[in-house]
Amino acid sequence: MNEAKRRELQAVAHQLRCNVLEMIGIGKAGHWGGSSSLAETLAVLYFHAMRVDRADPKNPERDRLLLSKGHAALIQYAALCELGYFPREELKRVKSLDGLLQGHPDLTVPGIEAVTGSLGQGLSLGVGMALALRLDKNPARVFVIMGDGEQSEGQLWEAAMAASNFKLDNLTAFLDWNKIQATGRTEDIFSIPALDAKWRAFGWDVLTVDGHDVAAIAGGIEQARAVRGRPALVILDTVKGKGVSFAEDVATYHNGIFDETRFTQAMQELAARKEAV
Ligand SMILES: Cc1ncc(C[n+]2csc(CCOP(=O)(O)OP(=O)(O)O)c2C)c(N)n1
Repeated sequence: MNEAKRRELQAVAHQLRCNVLEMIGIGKAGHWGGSSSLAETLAVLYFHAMRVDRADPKNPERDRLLLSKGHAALIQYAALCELGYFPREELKRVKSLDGLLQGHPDLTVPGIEAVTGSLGQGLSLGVGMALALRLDKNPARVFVIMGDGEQSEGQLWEAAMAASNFKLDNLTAFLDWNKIQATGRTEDIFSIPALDAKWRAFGWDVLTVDGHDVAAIAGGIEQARAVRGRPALVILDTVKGKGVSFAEDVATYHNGIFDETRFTQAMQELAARKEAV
């Protein structure tokens, strides 16, 4: 990836974080942590790697992105808004009953491919879609994003076995390895050592990239795309809450509240990062 493209995608990632923080606002709980850890990945997917059709979000040959960790919906809304899939005003009405954007992904939102939020289910949905696309000889690819806390869900491992059994090389999964789940560190709550070896043992091609380096993420996706005869997993080495100093690597901001002072500081920090690109 050339330097201009790298900077462009990094700027998109910063913009997505700003959108998320605006949606959360002051004095209301919102999933900052697990949204911000995915900013670079969604910037690369939607604005570089995925086949998207801005004029026709339902184009049958579009690539599909499923956010299995559906509680991080705000980062997906942030990206879909930048793609122009719905008016920016919707961001202000997020999580209100008269708004388009609810707390978890819903099929009423253009660009959302599956209802998610009950952890562990997104990969099963992705396996079904990847199988159907292959049967239809449709060249579209399926991308599924899971959390590290989510790895304790049993259904996910059934889906992992099915994907390798069916040799789904049109399926790429991501594991947002931010090391924190809802209430604390993942290894303290439900430790699953050697995740990479476990996924390999389930028949997947596995690679790990710096999840805040847009060029590394793009390279990982390319590598995954080249794998034949089995699905691929890209482990994203990330920091939960990335981009706002006091919220980085802190479980409180999984679904935390920004008071006015903190909100202002967070916005200033994000603006400074955007400027620095
Ligand atoms: C089946 C199920 N159990 C519990 C929850 C509640 N819950 C929401 S987010 C979360 C933690 C998820 O952690 P992780 O997958 O690491 O997500 P991230 O830290 O990346 O946000 C939990 C337990 C849920 N959404 N679904």
